[in-house]
Amino acid sequence: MEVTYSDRIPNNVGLHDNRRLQRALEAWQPRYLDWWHEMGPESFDAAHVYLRTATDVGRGGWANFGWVRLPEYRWGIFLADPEPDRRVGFGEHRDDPAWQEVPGEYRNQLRRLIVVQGDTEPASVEQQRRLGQTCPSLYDLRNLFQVNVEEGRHLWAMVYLLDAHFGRDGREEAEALLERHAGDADRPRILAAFNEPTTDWLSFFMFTHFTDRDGRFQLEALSESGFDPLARTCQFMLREEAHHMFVGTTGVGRVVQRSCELMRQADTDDLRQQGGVSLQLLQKYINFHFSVSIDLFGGETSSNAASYFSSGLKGRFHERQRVDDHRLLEATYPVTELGADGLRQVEVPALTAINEGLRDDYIANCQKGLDRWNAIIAEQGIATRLTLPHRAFHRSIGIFAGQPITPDGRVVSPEAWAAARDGWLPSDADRAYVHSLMQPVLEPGRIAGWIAPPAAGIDDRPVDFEYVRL
Ligand code: BYC
Ligand code: FE
Ligand code: FE
Repeated sequence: MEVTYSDRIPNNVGLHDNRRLQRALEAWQPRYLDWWHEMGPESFDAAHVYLRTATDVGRGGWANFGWVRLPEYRWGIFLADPEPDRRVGFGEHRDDPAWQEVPGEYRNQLRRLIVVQGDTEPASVEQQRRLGQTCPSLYDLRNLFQVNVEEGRHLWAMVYLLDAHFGRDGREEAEALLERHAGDADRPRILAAFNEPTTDWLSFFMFTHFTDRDGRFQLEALSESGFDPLARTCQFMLREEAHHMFVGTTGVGRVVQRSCELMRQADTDDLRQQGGVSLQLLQKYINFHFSVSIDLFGGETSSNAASYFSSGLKGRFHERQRVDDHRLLEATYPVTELGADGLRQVEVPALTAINEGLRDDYIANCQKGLDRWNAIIAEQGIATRLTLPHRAFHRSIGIFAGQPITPDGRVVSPEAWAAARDGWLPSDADRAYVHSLMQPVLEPGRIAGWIAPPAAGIDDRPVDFEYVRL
């Protein structure tokens, strides 16, 4: 489908030929812009930002770089190209033609999945809204805004599905997505991790490494959906998602790099005198963001997840590449549980362990980031290594919720856990220290002292390019 860029809402879904849908989306657009104005990035409305904008889903077309003022970004609706004769890939309806319309019996489940996905997108923008004021460089400021506008577009992607396929209650859900807000006491966002403000850049890089990566894995699972419009929407979102994780992984990597340089210069691993982030402090941030992010996969065993799978609504990571029956009626899957004498593995019906399987795939992928960061540390001749904490550590969802389990997976007494907590997770003092480092650096080519410069610029521009014109 051709991209229409001259419409009020850029799209490749033929909005022009569907007056009802066009009216619904054009009625929602001003509310979205009001929301962006009130809840989006603070203080930079007038700045010109060097951003990529999707103008086509084909190769090259989706990454057009140019100067944009944030409120004037062209948020559009883009679905990946359809696959001819696509079939439902898993569950009870395996091999049926993929659905172009919502199957009536699954309407509520499908709407729920789309609403939960949609809710996280604007939530992250709200969480990050003040970060611009303390950016470590113009390069980083630009990356923050790129992530923010694309999360805004991801909201559009879900609102399109709601408006196009769920009639009146879809429209109501679309409204509600702008009415819940991250951290709002009365109307919070749906998932817990999206109610914590992201108040410093170390947290932002951790969030984009760990939490956007949850986004990637959830989108991968939804991109397998038998409901074709959802699959195609998520396929295109995944392209944008790659940059968000790049920002996180390289951002943390640059902090690691800088910390190692400071450690060698000053011959200390504390770094508070040097205005740096010690590796120990980084480890605490990793422990926090990893544990909060793995909660986002839901319980270890879940009848919801079993039912999403059996119905063909939400698959496994790389469902199509797997060699099994894609129905899982007989299969089992190993799950860690908390027995009378500590953690142990048990085999459970694979259908009930779909969430745990996705979490496993996610954890393996997170580890690659750790390997990269550890390679930076090793190159500097430093012996410390960063690690992922045990999956049972510091959980709020599932069988480990609230259990006193250490980062290396030992069950201890609640008193011992509480006494050791500040050695494992950022303490108030740690957070206050990290905040004290967050002084804005807005001159082209300059960079804050707690982070190394990036290895390369964006879109082949130099690192000292003026990525944001204030
Ligand atoms: N917080 O059966 P269970 C992203 C609820 S991030 C609060 O184990 P289920 C992004 C659950 O809803 C990706 N509540 O879980 C990243 C259920 O409630 P009901 C977002 C939770 O349903 C960065 C009950 O507990 N996308 O895109 O199998 C920046 C029992 O749960 C939580 C998605 O999440 C929690 N952490 O799975 C921007 C994909 N966990 O129904 C964007 C869509 C569970 O009994 N969502 N609960 O009232 C889903 O697939 C599923 O809803 C979940 C939960 C995987 C989240
Ligand atoms: Fe997103
Ligand atoms: Fe993202």
